[in-house]
Amino acid sequence: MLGSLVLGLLAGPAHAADRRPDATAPTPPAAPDMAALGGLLRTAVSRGAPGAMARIDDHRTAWDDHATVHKATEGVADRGTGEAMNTADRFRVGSVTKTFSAVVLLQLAAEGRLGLDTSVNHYLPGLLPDDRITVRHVLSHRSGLYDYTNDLFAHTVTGFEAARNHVFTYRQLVARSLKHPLTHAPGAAFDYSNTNFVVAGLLIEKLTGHPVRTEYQNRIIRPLGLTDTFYVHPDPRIPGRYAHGYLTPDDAKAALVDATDQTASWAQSAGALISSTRDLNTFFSALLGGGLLPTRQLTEMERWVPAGTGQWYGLGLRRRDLSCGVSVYGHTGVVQGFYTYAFTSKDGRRSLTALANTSNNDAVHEAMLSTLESAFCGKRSKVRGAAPLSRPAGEKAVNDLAR
Ligand code: REY
Repeated sequence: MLGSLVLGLLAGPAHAADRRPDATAPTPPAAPDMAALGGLLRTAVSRGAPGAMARIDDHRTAWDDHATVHKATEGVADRGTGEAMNTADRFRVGSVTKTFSAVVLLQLAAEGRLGLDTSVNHYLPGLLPDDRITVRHVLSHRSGLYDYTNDLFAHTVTGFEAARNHVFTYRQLVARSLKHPLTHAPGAAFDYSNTNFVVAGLLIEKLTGHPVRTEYQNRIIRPLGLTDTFYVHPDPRIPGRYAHGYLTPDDAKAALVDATDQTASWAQSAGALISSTRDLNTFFSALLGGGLLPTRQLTEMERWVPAGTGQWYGLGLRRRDLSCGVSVYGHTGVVQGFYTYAFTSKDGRRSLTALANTSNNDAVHEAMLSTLESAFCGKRSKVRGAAPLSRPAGEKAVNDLAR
């Protein structure tokens, strides 16, 4: 507990901007507001998502087996068959993968095999154009490495169709980034970029001699018993039962594109995992509950840099400050057809995973973000209904927000 109070004060020189303590209130958590949450899922569907769902796991302790589980679903998992959305459905989690990659690297740091403040080029000679870029810069999106997905998906549907069956190497993705200069000097600013977590994948492979799949499996998936979680790259299919994902075209009149099957090779260690609401809740409860990393490395993960209003980024971990004064910890994810929101409380006892099976739709994203308010603030939330659109629907800034 004491640790949690001082975490926000541990900012080193590189984090001077954040000297505020966590906003997590020491009062008992409010019960989730399932009526409000259900209303938000309906709003998401009315705004264009074929389906939406959420699962909350409320544990008495981060580790007990007797969680109270709340589930809500709306709409369909498959527009072809009309099959209803089900919280057991698997889906593509996008950038929630980044937290898995960060956990692997922080475990390697705990084992003395990686220095967070060591140059990436020390481990991967000549990879990056600036020796000052450290592992910490990469994991906190402060390297300045340009996000190659801006170019790949400048045109949403044609970009996706060109990439969906393609198999990239990590180095090809880094080379795409390096066609652009660094966006800022290493360490100078937060600038979300998938390139950072492609570098993370390269580091994992280099330090362990294994593909990332093996490390996710041995260090996270197997120990936590995550039976719905898979890294199948470059296999384009989702194993078992799953929700289809429907990409929203930029042209509002065009039909949704079934984007379920894809290699996700453009994302890999930055975004190619498949999982479920239950497994993501287990993962984040374990992480914040102290079950995946020693205290020292979890503390490093929770050294925050500002990442937008009420938002912070640690090492592969997001923090969002909610309207009731509670902060939540996790990650968001966007891959074509899937918006994922996976967050937990400071102690890991309450976790929420919410999913809408569409993407590239700001209005759906705004509604889904408000599920965090229903889940963690309950009736103490000062936000009523879906958050108002922060920009006109259709404008293309959504991915920076959503990721
Ligand atoms: C890429 C574009 C999103 C998605 C992305 N996801 O970088 C990573 C993340 C893994 O951080 C696509 N948007 C959409 C466009 C916009 O194509 N032109 O919304 O599906 O989660």
